[in-house]
Amino acid sequence: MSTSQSPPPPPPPPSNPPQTQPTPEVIEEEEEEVVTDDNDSDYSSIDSEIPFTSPNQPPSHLTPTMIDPLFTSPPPLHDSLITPTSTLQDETLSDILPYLSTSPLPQDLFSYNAHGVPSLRREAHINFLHASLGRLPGRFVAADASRPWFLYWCLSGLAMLGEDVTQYRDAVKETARSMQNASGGFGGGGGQLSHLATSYAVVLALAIVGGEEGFEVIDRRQMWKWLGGLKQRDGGFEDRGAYCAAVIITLLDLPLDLTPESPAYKPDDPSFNLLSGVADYVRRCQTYEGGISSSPSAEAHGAYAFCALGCLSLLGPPSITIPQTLNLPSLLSWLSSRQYAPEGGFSGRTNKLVDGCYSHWVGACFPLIEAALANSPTPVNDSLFSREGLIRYILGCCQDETKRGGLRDKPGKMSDAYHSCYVLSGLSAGMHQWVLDEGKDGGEEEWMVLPYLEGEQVFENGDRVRAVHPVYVIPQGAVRGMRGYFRGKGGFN
Ligand code: FPP
Ligand code: K
Ligand code: ZN
Repeated sequence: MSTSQSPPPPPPPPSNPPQTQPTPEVIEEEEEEVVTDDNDSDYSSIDSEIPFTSPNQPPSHLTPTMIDPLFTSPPPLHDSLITPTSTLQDETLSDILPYLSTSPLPQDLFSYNAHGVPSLRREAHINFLHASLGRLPGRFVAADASRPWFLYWCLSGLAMLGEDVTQYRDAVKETARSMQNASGGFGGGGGQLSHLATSYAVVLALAIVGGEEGFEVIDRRQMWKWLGGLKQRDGGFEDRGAYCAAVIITLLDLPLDLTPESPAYKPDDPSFNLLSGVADYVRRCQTYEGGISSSPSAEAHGAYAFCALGCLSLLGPPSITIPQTLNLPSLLSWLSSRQYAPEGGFSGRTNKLVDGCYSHWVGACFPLIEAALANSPTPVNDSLFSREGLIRYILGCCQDETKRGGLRDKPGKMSDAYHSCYVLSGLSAGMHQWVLDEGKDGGEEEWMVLPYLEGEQVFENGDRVRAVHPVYVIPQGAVRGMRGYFRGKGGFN
């Protein structure tokens, strides 16, 4: 959420291959001839019931199964109105469909299972992310404002892939030190102004690598003062991120009170604090479509749905804060409409294309929605989204298909750290199920994760990724470590 019309948050980093990576092979893209004046001729060559036939033979003990035509056939209904948007959607679907219905990925890099789903190239993705970080001793060069994000994306991705990232402790600590401003918060690099999003990313990076020396770098008192200075009287933050602020406040266990220097300080209402009015602000960001926008009256977008739900989940028990603040049926309807068939992946907004990163921004909303529905009279028994569809899209379409490794938006796009992080987080959301114990009777709340076991599992057990905390999007142990360290450090005079 945002109170300003600032440009959208960090763009995915330039997808230049990291220097230490082998030069990616050039993939020859076949130019699709797109027919725009006929509803379905674009798809005429695609059989609606394609049996799974792989050039990569599945292991002999597995019998190839038929893929549900839901995931291999164009939608049965096609709007006859042709627009640039519908043409782009049709072209994109033509590009994606082979990845879902045949087995076009190179046999030396991928193996397909009996469900027609390729394996996770775990080692290749691990290598891509390590190489992206550069295995630098000392500190990561603060080249541009997205550097803290880059650290967070790579470290979080590595953690989900099961890598030990403690080797980066010193480098992250020194990087954080160089980015901190004396007036509080972290900028994108030495000499850059503090920013909520970069502060959020630095704090998360420190939490992921862990270690008290790194935690000690954070000047909690100045962070608290700086946040107070950003807080607005309407409840929002002068920046795009009540969610980022709530993450920082809860991880560092900051006091919530405002000092008279804060623009939001209300002498006649001393109870108005750092998080007051945030829920009302979020409420005003829900649009007529049911989704959430960056600011009141902007367009609903998946990234802000996640930020809104995450933020509300930190303000109090999600079973209370979310239904109290948002129209849940219309939000759920909007979120569900983000998942496309046959693609299986999610789009970020109405009439836009699927993109791997929304596997997280939209996919990771569902555990929070489930937690919000915990007290509803009609319990949620089934998955609120198609996990099979999402997993098919991610494993089939979002893995780089060269030696480069890493994860991507869709076929034809280069992998990058941003997509690697959020595609893996979405994969984790698809493979797991979360239950929140809201810790009634004074207990601590606790998120519990289980492998999702309903229905048929279309991926191999060895391809399961590690779960990340559904609100903080870092390993649960990292959340415990940082919260435990700062808990009870107390307020300031
Ligand atoms: C549209 O991009 C993207 C946005 C409007 C917002 C993106 C925001 C985030 C990724 C993150 C915010 C979260 C935090 C924690 C700061 P586009 O037009 O390129 O993509 P689209 O066509 O898929 O909408
Ligand atoms: K996009
Ligand atoms: Zn994306």
